[in-house]
Amino acid sequence: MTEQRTDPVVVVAGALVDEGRLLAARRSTPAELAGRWELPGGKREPGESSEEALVRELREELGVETEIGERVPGEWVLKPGYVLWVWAVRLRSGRPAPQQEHDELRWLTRDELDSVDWLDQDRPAVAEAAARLLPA
Ligand code: 523
Repeated sequence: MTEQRTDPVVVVAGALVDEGRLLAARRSTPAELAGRWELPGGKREPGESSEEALVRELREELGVETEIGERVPGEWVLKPGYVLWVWAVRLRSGRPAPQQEHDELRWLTRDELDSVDWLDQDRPAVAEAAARLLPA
């Protein structure tokens, strides 16, 4: 019997940090995710590196140019066949503004992280990113 395996779809997301705060983005679409908060990002497309995909997604979703830093160690299962990878990201130019996928953005200090309703699957990723990237 042959075992069939396919690589998981990689969803890349950014932990944007500025002045000790982490950017949270509220999804406006699709309906089942609307109103929940996430680290912004999206699916890697064929032929793209993860970093290229993340720069593209953050440009499309937030209207900013970014510099991708270190990967936040870990891999979080979003649903069967999909995994979330996260990078530390710094702004290079522009000020994040919601485009199509989000309807609100907030910069959160470590103490404010629990004030938004994160997508369940983003919670452990946010905790790991905050522990590494935000001041205590
Ligand atoms: N998540 C998720 N958390 C998170 C992201 C960026 C994405 O749980 N921080 C989920 C939501 C979707 C799937 O991953 O089920 C794909 O994310 P999406 O819709 O942001 O990716 P796009 O922008 O590549 O999606 P398409 O419009 O489908 O191309």
